[in-house]
Amino acid sequence: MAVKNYNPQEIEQKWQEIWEKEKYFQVTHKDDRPKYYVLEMFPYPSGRIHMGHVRNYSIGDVVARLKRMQGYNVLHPMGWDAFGLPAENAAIKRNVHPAKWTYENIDYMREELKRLGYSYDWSRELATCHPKYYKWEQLFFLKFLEKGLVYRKKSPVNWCPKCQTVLANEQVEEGLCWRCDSLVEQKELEQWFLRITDYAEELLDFLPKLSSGWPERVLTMQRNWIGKSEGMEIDFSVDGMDESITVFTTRQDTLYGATFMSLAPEHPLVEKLIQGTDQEQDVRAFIQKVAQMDRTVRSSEDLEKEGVFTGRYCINPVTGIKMPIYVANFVLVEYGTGAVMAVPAHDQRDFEFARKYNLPIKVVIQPEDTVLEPDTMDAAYTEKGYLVNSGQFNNLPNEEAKIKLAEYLEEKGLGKRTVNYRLRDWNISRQRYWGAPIPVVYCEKCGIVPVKEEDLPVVLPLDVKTRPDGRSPLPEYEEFLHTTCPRCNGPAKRETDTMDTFVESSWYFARYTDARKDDAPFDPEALKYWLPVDQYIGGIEHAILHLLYSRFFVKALRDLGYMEIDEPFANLLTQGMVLKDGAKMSKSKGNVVDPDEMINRYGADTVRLFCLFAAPPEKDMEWSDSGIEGAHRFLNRLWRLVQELLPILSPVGVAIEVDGDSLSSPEKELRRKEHETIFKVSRDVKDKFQFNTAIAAIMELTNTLYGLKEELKQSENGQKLLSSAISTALVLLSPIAPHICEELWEQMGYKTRLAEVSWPEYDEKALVKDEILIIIQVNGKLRAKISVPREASEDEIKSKALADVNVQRHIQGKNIVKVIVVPKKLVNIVAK
Ligand code: ANZ
Ligand code: ZN
Repeated sequence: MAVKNYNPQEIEQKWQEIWEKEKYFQVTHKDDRPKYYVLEMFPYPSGRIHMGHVRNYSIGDVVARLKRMQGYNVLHPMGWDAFGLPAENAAIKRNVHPAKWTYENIDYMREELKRLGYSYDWSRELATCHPKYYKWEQLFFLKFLEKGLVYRKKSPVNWCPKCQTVLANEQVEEGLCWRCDSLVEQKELEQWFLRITDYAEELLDFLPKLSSGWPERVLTMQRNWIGKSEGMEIDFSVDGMDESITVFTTRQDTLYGATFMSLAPEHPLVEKLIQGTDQEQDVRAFIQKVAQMDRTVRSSEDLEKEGVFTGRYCINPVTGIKMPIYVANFVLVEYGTGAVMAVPAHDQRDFEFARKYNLPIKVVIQPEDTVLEPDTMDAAYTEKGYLVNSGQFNNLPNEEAKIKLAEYLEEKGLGKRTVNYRLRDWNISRQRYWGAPIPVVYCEKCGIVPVKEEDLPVVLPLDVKTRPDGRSPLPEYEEFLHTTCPRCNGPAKRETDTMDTFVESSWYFARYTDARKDDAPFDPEALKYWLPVDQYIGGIEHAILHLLYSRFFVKALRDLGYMEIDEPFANLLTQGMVLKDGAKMSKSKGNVVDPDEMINRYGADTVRLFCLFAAPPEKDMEWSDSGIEGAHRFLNRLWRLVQELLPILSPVGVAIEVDGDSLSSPEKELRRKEHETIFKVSRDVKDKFQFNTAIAAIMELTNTLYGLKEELKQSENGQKLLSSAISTALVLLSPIAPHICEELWEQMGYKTRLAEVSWPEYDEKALVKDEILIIIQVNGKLRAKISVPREASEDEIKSKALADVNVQRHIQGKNIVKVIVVPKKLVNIVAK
């Protein structure tokens, strides 16, 4: 009989069709099994999938298939983060409509994903650019508006000149646009903001609850981004004016050392302070200059600290001294109160500023061991100490003084304890076309009026021409722009800003629980059953952005009564990058390996296997041609093994029950290996997802099968054990390389599908190693007997023989000339 060759293209298509026809991976929430929701961050439909996607989705797919085999009702959906700038940019470049471009890309990428054999429930597929999706987002917007969770304000915002739109703070990385790396500018604009700061405390409080399932690194990044600081607001009256300046400080213990005041150039009082002073011109010029600077640069440590005197003074409330008021580039208007009491002796920025402008430095915190002198200090002293030059608070340790001063100032009505967050409200207005319209209108009479719920969705018009300069066509598109006011029926204009696409991705995971529901955003029962996501998988680049926004959204939707959970993602896995030649695979580096090409050459199973074998999921993996070749060789080897033995194999089941004592020793050896493999693979994949070591264990089992097959295929019992061990290998490998395993499983004569088989159990007793006795001779004389595992290698036997005490005694002082190992029997050492 001619042995069939491994033809991945053929069998992969066959099984994908079967899975689809038999609706294998479609699930409902009406099911008795425990649920498991595994989700990979959905892709942006950029045109083609890349290796980073393949890695991400392959990890997710193994988890999904594994959990299914372990008896869970598994939800594993896929969709498209379909609004966003690249569609518009492509439209401009290629003169196609963003909608057409997007939907075509989705069609193409869906086929790519299907060719990889992922176990998605495609009946739940969603695209966020579809009116039936964003309709609900617009509804949430209205509910948020009603509750005061969304508001409009004029404020300095991040503007990307290339993208022609504003960016949220989270989307500015070291002063650059997260998408295109352009230098971000500051602009005053009226924008819509989501009040994420209302949830700052809860977002922070829940981080420890996530610590068992989320990487510590992500939790730390979120904690720092939220940036809680506890301190005080203290009032300073302005000398000769009926005004006072409130500062935010975390160091009220240094109040006696405050020698000047620094205001943000944008501080609302500045104009009043400088009017009529001879500093007016200088201050204005300085404000102009600082206005050009980026905020991230302004808050960096290396910033050259600069400022100008306003010509005014304020009074230190405890010392009564007159403190000159400066405007300074490092003070940010949106943090705290936009005003800082400067304590140059104990704050490095203030120190540099004081040295530069010759301002007084007064030490108020003294370390235990030395005495600080303002004239000889070369940096601020920011550590612990006890108070000096601080009146009634002298000699107190500074931590204690913080409390005492807080009490004192509150009692005198000079200040109050407050908490400040670094987190800012989320700017969701975008001046771009390809996004979800914000459902409000501007009426001359009524002002801002929300669109009526029953009039949703406000559909983004598709019959527009995008503009070559990238600006949104909406403000000039009359049919969209002009409407009537829902309140007075008079003429009104629509909002032409669209929503940040991060709004869509903040709740898509919840929509998957009933993606086709038409009369409400969610089905409460399905939502309750499926949420939270049990395992979320995606890139570390979303550590703050998407993961923080989603957490906020869930809490806000919970408080609106839409859901009951507090957190969206119980467990988070951040997979490493795919590297090629040591660098991240990317178009710009020209080191991209195309998944399609690899699937054409080797098949999807090989690509999946390699992605999982090359590194543990959370580590970076290096793409290598020899690595993918190796993965392919292994699948071929498994294929040939089954083809060769097919005549004697039968569908006996996995890890079959046998009487262990009646087995011959190769039979025992195979059985032990089979159970050891179940043990190792289960251990490595169940919670830890260490697929690489699991695959290595399955490879070892295959080697053992090759080594023992000749001996075992002779007897009926041996044939049974071979059948069992091969079945086990197929079951264990099936989440990773599902097509080849299903095919071989079927060829073995099984009538059930492999995808229906449950995860095997190992027999503890079968794990015990079979030991054999080896005789050791030194120069032909029997000197010792050692016991080694049956499958011990020659090297292992050799080193164990040489280490034996009796052998040692006989070779002491001699040179070892030769060591002859007769496998499973004897070692002869020749020594002179
Ligand atoms: C006096 C002082 C003395 C301060 C001292 C520090 C050390 P965190 O911990 O990040 O919240 N600050 C307050 N508002 C500011 C603003 N708008 N722009 C720049 N700096 C501002 O930092 C709080 C400290 O940052 C505050 O405590 C204030 O300086 C400064 F030895 O007040 B401190
Ligand atoms: Zn940009």
